[in-house]
Amino acid sequence: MTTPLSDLERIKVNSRYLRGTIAEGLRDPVTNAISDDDNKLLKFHGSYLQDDRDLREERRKQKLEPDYAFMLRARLPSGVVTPAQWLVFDRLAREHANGTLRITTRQTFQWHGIIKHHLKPTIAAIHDALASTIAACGDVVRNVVSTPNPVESTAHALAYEWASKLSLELSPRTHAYHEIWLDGEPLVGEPKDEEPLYGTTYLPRKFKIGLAIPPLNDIDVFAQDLGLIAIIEQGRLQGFNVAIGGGMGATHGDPSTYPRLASVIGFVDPERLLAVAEAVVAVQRDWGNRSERKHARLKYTIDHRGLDAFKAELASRLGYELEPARDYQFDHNGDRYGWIEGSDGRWHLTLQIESGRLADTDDHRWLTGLRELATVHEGDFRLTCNQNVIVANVAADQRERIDAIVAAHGLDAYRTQSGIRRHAVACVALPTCGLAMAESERYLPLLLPKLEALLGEHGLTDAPILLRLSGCPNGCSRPYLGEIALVGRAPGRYDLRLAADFSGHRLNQVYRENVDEAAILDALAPLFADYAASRAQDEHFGDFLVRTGVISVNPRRIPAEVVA
Ligand code: SRM
Ligand code: SF4
Repeated sequence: MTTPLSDLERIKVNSRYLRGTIAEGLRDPVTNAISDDDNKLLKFHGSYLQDDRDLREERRKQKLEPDYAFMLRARLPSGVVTPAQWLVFDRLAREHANGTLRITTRQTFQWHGIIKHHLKPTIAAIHDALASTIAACGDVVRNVVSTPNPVESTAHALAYEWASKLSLELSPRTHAYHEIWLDGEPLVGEPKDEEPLYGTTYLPRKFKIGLAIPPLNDIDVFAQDLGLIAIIEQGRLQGFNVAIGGGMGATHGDPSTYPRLASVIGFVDPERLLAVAEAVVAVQRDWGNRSERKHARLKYTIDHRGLDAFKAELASRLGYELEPARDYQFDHNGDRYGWIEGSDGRWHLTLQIESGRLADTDDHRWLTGLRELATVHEGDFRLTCNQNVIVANVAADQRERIDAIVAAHGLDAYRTQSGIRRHAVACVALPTCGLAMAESERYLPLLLPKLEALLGEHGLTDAPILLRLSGCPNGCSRPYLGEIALVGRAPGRYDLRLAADFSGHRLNQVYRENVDEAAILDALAPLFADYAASRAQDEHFGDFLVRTGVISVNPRRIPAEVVA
């Protein structure tokens, strides 16, 4: 008996290449929402319908429809933003959204709180700024991420180019985006769009690609469906190790869903990279589960069919096998704050933006500060997968001017911050995320001082510890790769997970299930004390917990070549 296809497959196939009735829905003045089917298609255009969950109950009592507004996500390969684009994005945040810009964990921007009739002008303005929102969400290859540190060498610059080529090559081809958002001429009759890679049903599920340049695993390459590890020898880019089947999402209480680290399956030279990436995507397109969306990501396809079977299929489609993986070494995660000089003598300044939220508040004026930087900066900006921003490509004689703006807007806090704060990432969660079970972004500033106080008692203020908060097990902050992670269960309650490593090679494990803040702090206090008393030199917190047996590691959750 064949299992019926999921409802989304019906919606995709009937959508006329992602058109549905989105255009009509946008014009409907009766509601601030659009239909459910169109909302699912809208994701492929980079937007989600959301409602303010803080107001939900009150509006229900008042018999009002929920406070609907749209979230919009840009597609910015490798997170590169020009100053001119920055100024446009900033203006859109203030004129059409909730007055904030949100840097995501996949190095792009989100705008929240866009009301329906503002969506089209916002997308059109992003397009005019030579950017896009197409395929920022949906069952397609998403924004390709890559190590954002710009030009440490020419090999680094080349690696970027490949990330951009991948992003372009694997974008959908439908004209729907132009028609709906940019007043492009509709195709007459039945649309003749061609989607050579995706066909009419696109992919079974989202597909993520990331490119890391060792020794920095700042993009969490093993969390990607397709992870690429640049191999640079004697300053030359040789090619990429290919890792497949990473993913974070899980569902509480359902062991058939789980985070998985990508398995390294071989090496490819740059000339063959696009073909290999396309072939991996195509096998997933054809083999992925289109009945159960919960089991549709590449990681489940691989575990279901077997890694060897997947590799054999890939080789047969390519007509060759990948070469054996080359040696590489990651030694850290997270971002390196402050100024770094590139090999060409230009400078790059990484600033920390807590949870990636650029806003003006009583405490700081980060949105304004970045706008002012964009008005004088002659290089570009790079968003990072840790929700931070790099003011990149600064001439040496411009540094002082940049530093003055940074200091004037409270953007220089990274200089004095604790190790854990410098390595904290939190997903959006409430009030906009419809899937949030607990607070995350809004909880981080409340939790951090308490953790800092505990760490301070043991002289651990400067210890770099990866902290990840997610409001639910979907894992948008990649919490399963945190040395300490909280994964939301219910308001005020989290699973406390511990002991990922510091370079993204090992998943953490549950240490306390469904606990509140007091229990979390109680659980951590003695561990911090032991760590302070008996850690080895330079030993990271996660490694210490494993070495001392507090956490035992599940080898299945470590990339294949590390186990071997
Ligand atoms: Fe995510 C769904 C936010 C990175 C795994 N994610 C969502 C939605 C769209 C909720 C929804 O479906 O209604 C969230 C919107 C919240 C809001 O109000 O803005 C959301 N995800 C985010 C962002 C903004 C988190 C952040 O704080 O920065 C990140 C946007 C990335 C981007 O620019 O494209 C974000 N999401 C991730 C990551 C991290 C990554 O990719 O490196 C993951 C884990 C990796 C992975 O995909 O396995 C992630 N998001 C999910 C999942 C679980 C997917 C799964 O396989 O189970 C969902 C739920 C789903 O797809 O059904 C989800
Ligand atoms: Fe929402 Fe959950 Fe993702 Fe957080 S992890 S943004 S709560 S889907």
